[in-house]
Amino acid sequence: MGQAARTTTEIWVDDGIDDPTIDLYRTDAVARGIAGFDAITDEHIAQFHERGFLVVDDAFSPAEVQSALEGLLDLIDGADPAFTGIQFEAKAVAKLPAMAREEKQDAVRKLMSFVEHDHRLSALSDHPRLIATLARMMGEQPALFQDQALLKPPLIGREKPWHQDNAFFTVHPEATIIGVWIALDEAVPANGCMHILPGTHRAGPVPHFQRRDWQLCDTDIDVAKVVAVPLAPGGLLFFHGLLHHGTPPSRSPRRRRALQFHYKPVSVGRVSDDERLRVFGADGKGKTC
Ligand SMILES: O=C(O)CCC(=O)C(=O)O
Repeated sequence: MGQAARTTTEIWVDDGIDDPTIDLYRTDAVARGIAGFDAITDEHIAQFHERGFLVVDDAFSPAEVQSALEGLLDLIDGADPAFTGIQFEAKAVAKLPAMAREEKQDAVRKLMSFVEHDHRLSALSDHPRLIATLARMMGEQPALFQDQALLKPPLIGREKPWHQDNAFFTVHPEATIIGVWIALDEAVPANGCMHILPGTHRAGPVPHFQRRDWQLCDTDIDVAKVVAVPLAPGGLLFFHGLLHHGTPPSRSPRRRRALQFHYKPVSVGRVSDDERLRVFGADGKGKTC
């Protein structure tokens, strides 16, 4: 059985299901954040390289978060017919025409490649302070190459098993790819916040295997070293593309909506899909993050 909630704001729904995956996501070690972009020092940048992550609280204002959520809801509701990057949950597709705008978001697993379709979302991916921080971390200008919105609906949001994001990218596997995971709702262990294994990026690329997903082996996860990354809306996690991370299933009646952007140093080139599979394992053919 998973561990009980430890923060006052967290709601834990124990439905009696003995879900072994929850034991892969410890909740008693929690990452602490820096208070906004302006507080990031050179020491924090060095910590990012050492630990493979950096948490920033209040990176975006409540108004910026609300505006991004409105953009997402409009795209889910079909406001832009040219936008086709929505993955609905297969079981929900037949019910979509009868669903109200708010309800439809709980039938969505993810949105991809939307920043060119909504300025309220590109306002976050292009945010000058975000880009300036990435440039400090990379030592050169960052280039956005993937944008996603990852939605965990209340109670049924699925696990994203432990993995390295670089496994899914045809970008040089040793490059300093940086993921930025932005909470649009309060994200806590019960509704599926990020969990990380600090420092694991330094071990380099690791083979992935097809199990519940294309993932790292559960038995290789050093659960005693897992750190949860709860975030308030507008908080964000910077994480290295080789850092081991995952999110547990939702057991909470609260939504967990997040944006995830990936940037590469502008000078870093692409590799072939064969090269990616040679490094991370052949089960990954056709897999995207
Ligand atoms: O937000 C999530 O649930 C999963 C995020 C993640 O690790 C990924 O999509 O690579």
